[in-house]
Amino acid sequence: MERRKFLKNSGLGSAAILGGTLIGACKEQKKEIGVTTAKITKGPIVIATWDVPNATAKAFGILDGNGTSLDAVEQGVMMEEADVSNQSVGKGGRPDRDGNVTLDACIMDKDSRCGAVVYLENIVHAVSVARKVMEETPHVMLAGAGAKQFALEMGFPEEDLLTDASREEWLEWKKTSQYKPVINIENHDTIGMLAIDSNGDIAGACTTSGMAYKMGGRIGDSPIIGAGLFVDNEIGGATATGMGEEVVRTVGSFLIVELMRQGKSPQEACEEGVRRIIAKKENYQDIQIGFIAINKAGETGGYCIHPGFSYRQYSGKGHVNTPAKSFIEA
Ligand code: SD4
Repeated sequence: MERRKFLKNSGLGSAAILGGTLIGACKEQKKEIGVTTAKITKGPIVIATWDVPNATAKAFGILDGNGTSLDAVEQGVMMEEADVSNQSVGKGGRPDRDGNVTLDACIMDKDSRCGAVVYLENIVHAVSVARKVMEETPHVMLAGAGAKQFALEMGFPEEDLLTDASREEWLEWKKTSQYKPVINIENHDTIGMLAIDSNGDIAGACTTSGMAYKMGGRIGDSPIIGAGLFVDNEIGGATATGMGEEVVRTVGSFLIVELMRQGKSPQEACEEGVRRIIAKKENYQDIQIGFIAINKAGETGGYCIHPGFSYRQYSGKGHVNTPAKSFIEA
């Protein structure tokens, strides 16, 4: 119905019916974009950055009950958003240098629909607001006050996200106010999640409170489609954690999906994604980046700059945490 309306409104309908060649040309073009040569998997599988067993178990439970990959990734990452012991995501996240907890998140589905929020304050489940942006608005991304207003209109509760633990650490940090991310310790628990459901459809989500003690207004890679997350249901998906500025500069997750389109395995594509960052960054030793990826066959991979990054995976084969290979060896 929608498609017919579109064809009619755009005048393409009559052209296509008259000639038939236009439709043929579209099909040809689609072939040129490239679809996967990997065997399509039917089995549910979920993979997430870092060792987040509660999140992957939640997501796998949804997939196992024939739920969609979109529901699985949303509800999976929500586990970390609600967990105050994870100080890089959602409630309990470390604040910016002024003491404000600001959240970034995005979500992308099998039809390449996507939604994102940036600089969202006082709402725990940023990923769910991102999903509402995707489903209820004509937009892809809402920021700051507008994002919060939208969330409140959608019925999300407002609450203080700064916990005592994060406040105390921030007050301690303020004594020197030195901005120096510490690899694998201070900042890197952003959760990026990718899932394939029993239909073989892929979705992904990514959510974070960003780099601790960042400048007010700073946005990282995590909510940026193509940088912190990218899904193409014909090929696979990728997501990132670490120093967001460097992931944005190379449009890392999009790059990895495109490398898989060209025939690389998820592991090879993640390695190339990290190498691209290293090639552009003089002091790459000072930062951590971790990528994970999945292809349509359910093959997965992960790679990082420094040892210490791992990813959790749950499938019919079990629930495992895998330390990622790293460019700098242990
Ligand atoms: C960012 N990529 O805001 C995020 C940080 C991160 O765990 O991964 N934190 O740049």
